[in-house]
Amino acid sequence: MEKKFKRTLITTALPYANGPVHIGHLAGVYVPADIYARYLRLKGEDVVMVGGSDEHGVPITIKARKEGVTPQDIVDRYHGIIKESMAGLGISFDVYSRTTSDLHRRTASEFFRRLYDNGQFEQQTSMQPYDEQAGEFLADRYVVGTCPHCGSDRAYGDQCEACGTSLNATDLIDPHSALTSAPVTMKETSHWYLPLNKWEDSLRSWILDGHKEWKSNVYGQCKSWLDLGLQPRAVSRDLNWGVPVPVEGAEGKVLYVWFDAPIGYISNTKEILPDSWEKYWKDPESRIINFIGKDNIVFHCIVFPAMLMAYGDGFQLPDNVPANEFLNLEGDKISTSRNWAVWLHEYLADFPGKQDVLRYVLTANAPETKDNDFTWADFQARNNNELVAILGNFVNRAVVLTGKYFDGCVPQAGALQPIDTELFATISEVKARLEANLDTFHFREALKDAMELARAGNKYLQETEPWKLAKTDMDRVATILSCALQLCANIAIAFEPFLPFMSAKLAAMLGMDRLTWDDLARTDLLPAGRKLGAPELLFEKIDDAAVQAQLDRLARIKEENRINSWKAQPQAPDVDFDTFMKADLRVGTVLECTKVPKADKLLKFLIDDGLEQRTIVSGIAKFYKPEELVGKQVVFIANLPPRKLKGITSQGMILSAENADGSLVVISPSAEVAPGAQVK
Ligand code: B3M
Ligand code: ZN
Repeated sequence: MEKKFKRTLITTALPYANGPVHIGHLAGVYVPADIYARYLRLKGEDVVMVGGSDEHGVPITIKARKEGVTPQDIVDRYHGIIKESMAGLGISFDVYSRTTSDLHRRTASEFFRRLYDNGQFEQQTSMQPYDEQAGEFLADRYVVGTCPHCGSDRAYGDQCEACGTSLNATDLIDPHSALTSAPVTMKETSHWYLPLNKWEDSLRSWILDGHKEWKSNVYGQCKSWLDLGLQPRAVSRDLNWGVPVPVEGAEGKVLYVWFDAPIGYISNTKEILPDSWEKYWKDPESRIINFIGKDNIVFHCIVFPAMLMAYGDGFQLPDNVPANEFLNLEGDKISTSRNWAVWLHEYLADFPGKQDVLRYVLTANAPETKDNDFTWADFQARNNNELVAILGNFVNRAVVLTGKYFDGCVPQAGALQPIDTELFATISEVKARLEANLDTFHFREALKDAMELARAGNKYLQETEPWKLAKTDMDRVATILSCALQLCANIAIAFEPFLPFMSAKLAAMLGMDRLTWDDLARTDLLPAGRKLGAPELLFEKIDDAAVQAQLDRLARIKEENRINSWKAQPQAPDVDFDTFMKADLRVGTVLECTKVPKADKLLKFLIDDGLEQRTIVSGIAKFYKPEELVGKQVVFIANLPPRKLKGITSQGMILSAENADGSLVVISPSAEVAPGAQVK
């Protein structure tokens, strides 16, 4: 038997305020959470959805240092962007706060102190990377060195980005500090650890026995963690950004970001409901749902629950943690640092009024059971072929035909056959499926269910053809359009959780002032005689140019990333000196330079080489205009055997250097020399 709850607290993972939010965050967490919250609200349930920015942690300090600003500057900037853009997409948080708020810092500090006072921590000393010059301990990310696996000299103390291997700072060859470049030493430090092992049995029975209904990706990850056996975990760090450890003698230490961030869910609830927040956390008739991405499962299913159990005082554990997998972008992993993302605030600026298109595509493509890919081609196709051609088209036809035959007023269904029962049976079936899918967090399927309504509407008009009956049987036309309009009203309700902007527009057009889930599948949502608003298109086509502009942007980013990650080629094998000396390198002056017809890469040079004039063909036409090179001095290999290129005999080779972006730059002496001068 399903347990009945009185109220629901929906939490959403707190995005790090070291960058804006992107489609991966949205598809994984915020869009599904928002669908669920809106659905429960439509059902009239007591629901609170909390969110906020995660403003502590090492990545924020790194970004600040890179830009020469304070961590507070960074989080102020991104918290603002994140909060505004989420509101722009209609993510209906009841509160969107931040972990640098006083309330949060106090709440997190008090939480730690209670565990400390109750003897829930173990203190342990360990050797940690230290920068003598800066006088600071170094987080793993601040240790750089050579990767023991691939030899890249840009590996970090937690990972080598060149080969993807996870590392410990102590694995690196020649580790040095990213702060000062000083060699890293190891120094003893002491931290507080939460003994997760102590909670292992309780966690095991709570999850493995008690929550077999959880999504298999979540359940499976928990099981493998538990099967490996849990270890004590450090909950403090040597860092100067975060919530200070509230214990004497802990100067310079802060709470580990993953200790304070989930407590943010509590502080956010307190912020919005200062008097009744405890009900949502402690009343057994309340339930908590954590929406997160798959990389956060262990923190939400193991670490935070252990913290709550250690805290006691009636705190409940989450009832469900419907974590999603990842969304990729055009086949590549989304990455904030590589700027490989569709940023929400940019989307909203580039596609004004199209919030629902993004919500639709991210839901239809949600990475619920496996990683999925976002492509702009799919975005365009789903908009044009589904939202415009199916949903928008049906509503538009119903409203326009009503305008044509009934002066824009909802007709009284005909006397002989008042409603088409089959059509309404479809709505009832869809409602049942929608509920089953929404209740179990299957939002992609639920969206397909809702689309069934629009498909049924199109089919209905196609089969009944009211425009043909208009000459002979207006009674029947009245029934058909009345039914079609009632279906439109049902669409406004069913889609509200998914496409709230469309739903509001449609409801306004139909004169509906309040939408409730209970009304779904009713046949009398619109009274006969009601005057409809002017027909408005719900969706419009997205053209190729708009999509191409996005693809061009991504191509530019790819190119920038390629340049930024450019590395010099490893040195070639040794060449013996005598062999090298055989190459006769000389300087010549360019007398003439012209394009080679029908060869877009080639330029033909006439060179004064000090002895005579020689012709050389060189593949640098993409990078120079011929006239730019006339009069310049270039370095060439004089004693190569002549070669024919496009019918021209080339007597030697002009030397160029290849830049990171693949462009070629001609080598010239740094001051003018006599033509024919040898390069030694
Ligand atoms: N900020 C990690 C993340 O964005 C983290 C989530 C905190 S939820 C309490 O993946
Ligand atoms: Zn490596």
